[in-house]
Amino acid sequence: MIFRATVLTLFPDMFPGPLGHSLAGRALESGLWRLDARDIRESATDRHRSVDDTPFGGGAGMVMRPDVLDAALAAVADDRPLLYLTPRGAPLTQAVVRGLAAGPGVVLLCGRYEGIDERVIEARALQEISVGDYVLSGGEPAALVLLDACVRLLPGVMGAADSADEESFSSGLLEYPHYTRPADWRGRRVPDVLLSGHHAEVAAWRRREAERITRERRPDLWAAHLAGLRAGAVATASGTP
Ligand code: 9D3
Repeated sequence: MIFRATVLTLFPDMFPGPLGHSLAGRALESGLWRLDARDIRESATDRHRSVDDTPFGGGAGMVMRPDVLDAALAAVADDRPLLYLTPRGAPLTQAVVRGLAAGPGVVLLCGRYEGIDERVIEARALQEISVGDYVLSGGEPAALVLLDACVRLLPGVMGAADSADEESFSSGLLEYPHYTRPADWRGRRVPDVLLSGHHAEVAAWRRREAERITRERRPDLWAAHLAGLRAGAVATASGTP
């Protein structure tokens, strides 16, 4: 059963966009996943094909109509999770991505304007997801981000080479620095240990650098990493594997 993504959007031409290139694009062409971008406006029923209206209670901007969105959602209803991309959603994390990639696919609703009528979120039990604390102009770039993160985890999309890389993110550390030839570039030398051929010393250096970078840049990840280490040590001491 292949991963199926349906995107409900007012801008179907934005898809596949970057997902038509590179890893995700090759996987799409070879049938490892499917993408169907549908125009929400095709679910409009009135003469002007209107999809939005003014907010009850007043205020700036427009709100997407519940009747039109419900019709768009009804046309794709199956066993897949229904996700609404919104700045007020739960943060997209690698754990969320892993869960989605392990399932049958996703239905992604992209909002425009100020947002969508609250009642369609309740009626269709939409799961609200955000891709970070900054303001986009709509849900489409967020949908592209979510799908990119899911597709690279699908079986057969990435060679065996990178599948262990998943593990390294779950260790909770940021990446160590990378170098390639030349060993001296404009007077900047590659650290000697990387030229030494001592695999254990290379591994220890990379570990220390990953820890330093995580501590300096992401105190939140560093604290979680240390908490994980402590929990692990407690489990080991009590005989829990
Ligand atoms: C004044 C309130 N604004 C919320 C910060 C309104 C608003 C701004 C931008 C409502 C929607 C949007 C468009 N953004 C998305 O649809 C979106 C989004 C985002 O802006 N940031 C992070 N994740 C996401 S997911 C969808």
